[in-house]
Amino acid sequence: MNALIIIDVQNDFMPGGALAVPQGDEIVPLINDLQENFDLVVATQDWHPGEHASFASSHKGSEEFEVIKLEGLDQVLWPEHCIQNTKGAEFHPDLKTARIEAIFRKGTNKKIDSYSGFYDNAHLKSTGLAGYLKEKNVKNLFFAGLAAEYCVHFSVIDAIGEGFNTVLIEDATKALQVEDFEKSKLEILRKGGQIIKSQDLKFN
Ligand code: VGL
Ligand code: ZN
Repeated sequence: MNALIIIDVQNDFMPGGALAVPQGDEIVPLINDLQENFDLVVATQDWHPGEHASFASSHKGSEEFEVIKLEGLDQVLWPEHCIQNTKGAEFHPDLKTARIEAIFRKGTNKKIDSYSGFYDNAHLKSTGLAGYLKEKNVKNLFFAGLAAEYCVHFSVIDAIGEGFNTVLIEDATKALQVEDFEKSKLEILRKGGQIIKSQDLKFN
């Protein structure tokens, strides 16, 4: 079984959004086309309560994009984004959702950030995604979505750690910073993940 995991294709990560990923909207048509090739399609949503600890606005005197220590972990302080039940947290309006069988939400604990779709950043709590996929006998995971070096990266790394055959579709993601994506790809390859282009996807 092959699954496509669509990470955080939400309005706030699109140009004009609160935490815009450059050209983030350009991957939406490709992600729509890719979906039909998979046995299972799952999506994640960044889904923060107001006053989330990852927001600069939650830390007096701090600035956006500053890095602080939060519970012993490095934490980038973000603009307020993907607040539960707001427009910014909704999927991009063009994303096809008919084949998305389940949506896993993350970042709901006010005290800790959660880049990965599998665990929060301290690996304290699982979202249930790994168990869900294993129960469905999925062996091969293909990743697409935003942002490449944050939520896609940490989801890919956790997927490898969970023992899935893990593939990043590199033209189906966009990064906040292109140089950081280059580092991300090296780490993915070093840890045993694969990186392909959508045109090289081969299906029986
Ligand atoms: C993300 C920063 C903060 C992401 C989520 O989806 O990559 N990045 N929250
Ligand atoms: Zn977030």
